[in-house]
Amino acid sequence: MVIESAEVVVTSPDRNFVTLRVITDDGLTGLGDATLNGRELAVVGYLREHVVPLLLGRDAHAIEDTWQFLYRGAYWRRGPVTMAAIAAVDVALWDLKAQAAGMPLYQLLGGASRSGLLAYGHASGRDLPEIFESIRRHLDEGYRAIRVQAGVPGLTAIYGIASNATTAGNSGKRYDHEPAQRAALPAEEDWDSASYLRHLPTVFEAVRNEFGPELPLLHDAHHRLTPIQAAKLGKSLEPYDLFWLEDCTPAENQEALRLVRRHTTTPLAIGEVFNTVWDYQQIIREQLIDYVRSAVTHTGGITHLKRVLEYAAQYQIKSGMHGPTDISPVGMAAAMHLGLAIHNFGIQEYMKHGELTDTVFRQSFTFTNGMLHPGDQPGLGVTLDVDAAGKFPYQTAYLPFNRLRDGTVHDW
Ligand code: GCO
Ligand code: MG
Repeated sequence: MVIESAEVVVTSPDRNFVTLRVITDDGLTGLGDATLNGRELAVVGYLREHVVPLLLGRDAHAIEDTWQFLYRGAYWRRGPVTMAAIAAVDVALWDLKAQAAGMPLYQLLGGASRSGLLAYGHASGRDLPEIFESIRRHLDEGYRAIRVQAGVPGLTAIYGIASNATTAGNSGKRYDHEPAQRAALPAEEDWDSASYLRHLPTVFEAVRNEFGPELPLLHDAHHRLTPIQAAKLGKSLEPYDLFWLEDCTPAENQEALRLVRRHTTTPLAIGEVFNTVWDYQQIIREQLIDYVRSAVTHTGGITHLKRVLEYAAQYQIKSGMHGPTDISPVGMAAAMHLGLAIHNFGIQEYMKHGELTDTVFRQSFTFTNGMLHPGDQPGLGVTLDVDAAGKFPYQTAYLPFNRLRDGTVHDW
């Protein structure tokens, strides 16, 4: 099975997606997701100019060799652009191999270790009534685990909160589909850690009182706290028994997690901005986290993320793969096949894509009673309608950023 051609498709139904299509001499098409939110065209250039020419004529079955060739051969290692580009090639080759074998991809990764993947959705609101309504809507949609993001009194725009929470259901408009994100410049938000640290425990107390002790609840602090603030938050949330606290502090400095860990038993999830096993080396070895947040899309594909998760498994650390809507249906399918096969699956983040996205990507996954399954079509189970993709040209879009009250740029 020889790679005959490869092309990069950029499309923007609801939001921007970058997809690599690899076509073989026997007429199969493999897909890989290369979407890097807000920096999409950097990966497009990397793939088109520097990777696609190297793929032509290669053996499509040689996945490990191709991975090592692209990683080591570039000399310049790691980083989100490089690792997203390598991931797209890797996933496309796994898709091809599984199609050639006539099996769903998870069979090639060892077969199913479970019947489905517990998924969590994103509830949010500016105040308690909005949050309760959003949680109820997610429960109605079948979710059995829910992330809760809350407005903070005195702050006007915050990560993870839909501007109009009444339309922010799983199938409606969401915070990350806000029109402000499709603009020439990033939107500005505000932040104050002291107000947040005072307010958030009151939200989780109210949510637990309303929804009872059994519903798994998650929260994302989105890298905004110092290690000592993160320790304080973890401790103050202990009575509400979170499934996890995510990105409680920026983790480029892996040692920072030691301090957090010394003070709290709230489980910690880290890694949506990481892209290699080296980013996890210390926090896994010292058991400073409980869940690995990496996406297949940003972590060198199935070949590399599987390696990270096998390393994590030695320390009883589980997967919690990144799955917001900026992971395309192709990237989500890859995550579902990997999650179904590995032993140390934890939970899968899942936000439904918008309706236009479903006109471009045909998908085979199911979401039933809060559980995802990638389906049983050969390969990933996703096809890309190139003509439909062409109807939605790339649109400039940025993630927001934020400033403290005195104007200082803060972690977003
Ligand atoms: C999450 C994430 C996302 C990211 C986004 C960046 O937990 O799902 O924090 O909301 O901010 O994917 O592109
Ligand atoms: Mg996150």
